Amino acid sequence: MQQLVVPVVVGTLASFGAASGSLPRGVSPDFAKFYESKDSFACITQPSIKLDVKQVNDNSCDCPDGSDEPGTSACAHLDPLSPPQPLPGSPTGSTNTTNALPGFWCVNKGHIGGYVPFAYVNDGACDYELCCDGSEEYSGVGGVKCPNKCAEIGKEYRRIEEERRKSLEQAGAARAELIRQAKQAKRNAETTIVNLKGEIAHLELKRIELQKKYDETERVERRKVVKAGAGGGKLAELLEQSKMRVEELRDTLELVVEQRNELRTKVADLEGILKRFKEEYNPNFNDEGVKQAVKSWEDYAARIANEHSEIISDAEVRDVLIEDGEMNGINWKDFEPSDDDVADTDIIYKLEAYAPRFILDLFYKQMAALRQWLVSNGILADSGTTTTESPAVKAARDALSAVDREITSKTSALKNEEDDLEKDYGPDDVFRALKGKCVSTDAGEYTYELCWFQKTMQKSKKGHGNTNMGDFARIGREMSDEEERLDGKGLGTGERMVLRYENGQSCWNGPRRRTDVWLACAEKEELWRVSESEKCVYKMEVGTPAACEPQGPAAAPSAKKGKDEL
Ligand code: MAN
Repeated sequence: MQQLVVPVVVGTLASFGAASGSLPRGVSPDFAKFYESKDSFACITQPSIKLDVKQVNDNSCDCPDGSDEPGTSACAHLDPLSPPQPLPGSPTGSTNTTNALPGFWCVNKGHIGGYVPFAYVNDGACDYELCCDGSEEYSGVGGVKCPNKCAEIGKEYRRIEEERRKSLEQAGAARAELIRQAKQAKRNAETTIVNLKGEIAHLELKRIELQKKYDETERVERRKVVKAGAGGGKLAELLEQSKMRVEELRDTLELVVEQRNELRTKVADLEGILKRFKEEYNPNFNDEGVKQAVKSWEDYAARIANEHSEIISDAEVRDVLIEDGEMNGINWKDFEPSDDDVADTDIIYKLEAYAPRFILDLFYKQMAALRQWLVSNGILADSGTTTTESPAVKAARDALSAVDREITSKTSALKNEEDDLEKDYGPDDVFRALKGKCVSTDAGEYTYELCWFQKTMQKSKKGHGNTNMGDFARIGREMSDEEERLDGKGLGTGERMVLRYENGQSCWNGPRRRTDVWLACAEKEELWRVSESEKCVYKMEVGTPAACEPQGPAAAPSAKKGKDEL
């Protein structure tokens, strides 16, 4: 992997190659105007304090803002780039003023000019990483001579910069390719959604048809069962026997009524005889047998008088005895099947028009039980199967269930696709192209794996199984302040995207595992390193073109930021 991070020289491109001209030592072009007067020097932040020009760089800190010493370390205690140094003899050694100058200006001709902290000026050490021309050290007597190395340092810098630029270009091209793939993946998902919607709509229509067919088949089958009974089965036999039995009962009733009428006449005759006997007997004969008979009659007459037994009237008897027909009694023809008949059970199917589904389900369950009971009691013909459902009904129901299952599965696939389309896949949707792809690295006894937008895994190399280190939850951002790495495979400094993976396998006696996946711009996907900062909390550092800043003119402002990032 090419190194994408190079040490950045402190400085500004605007100052590149600026010559100090007649300015005092250490003054940058940005502050030149304060040092142009030949007569006097006014402290930059407090111009009312005026000094002789000879006092500039005389190694004595005269201005409270240190601006009179741009080329020495006399005011280094005010240096904003280094901790304040106490002045000899000052009571606290601290001051609330800061240097008006950002540092000693090192021209670095042939490379890039930059500021050096005043504390480094004339300290006897050549600070080439900041001042490649060595001008921060006095080269005169008593000073250290630092030869100018700007030519070679500048050349190396430009070589690295060129490498960096190429690397950036390649990473940018890789990112553009990812974006192209992400767009394609999105288009595919949109097409899938349209197709699924069409298929579901088609299946819904099919379902309506199949439901109709099922209802109709079931209705016809039930009717067949009833008709089969009426035409020759047990129900017809029951009907026939009922009719015969009713006729027999009617004949018997006729006889009984006749006999009753005869007996009524006989009872009336006997009661008349006994009544007369009681009225006409002679009590003076003192005949015990006669007296007993009269007493029994009196008791009988008293009991009869108190009895209110229901007497069936002759009219009622006549009604019952009238022959059955269309206008009277039972019209048996009503019960005989004909081709235009609606089956008895049709009344049941009409329930479907208004009854709620759960009632129907309950009802059909009860009906099935009833039908079973009728079959086992010999009233309905057995269909020959263990269930009461005919093969035709079963086939219709199976077809309906199959289409139901298909609708459920396609609806769930549609929901997944729609949810996925709404998901945050980062800037320019770029991570959509990586979804489902994995990168891994070996570390110690494990192989660690990152599956983009899915999960992170810790796989034992000793065959102890895999551990889920978290499922993808969301994209976040955090500041990184890592040292640049020589191989470039590091996060560096600046804001970085962090993918959060949470709710992994539970840690023994601890929380569920989670992983923060820190991303840095790189030419290709690579899992650089994994660390476990605290138990079961992992950090993955990953390079990917997807994390690069967008390049090109449209992205100019952030491309400048990219200099820091890369
Ligand atoms: C395993 C690994 C480690 C983890 C411990 C916690 O050994 O998953 O990363 O720290 O379990 O018990």
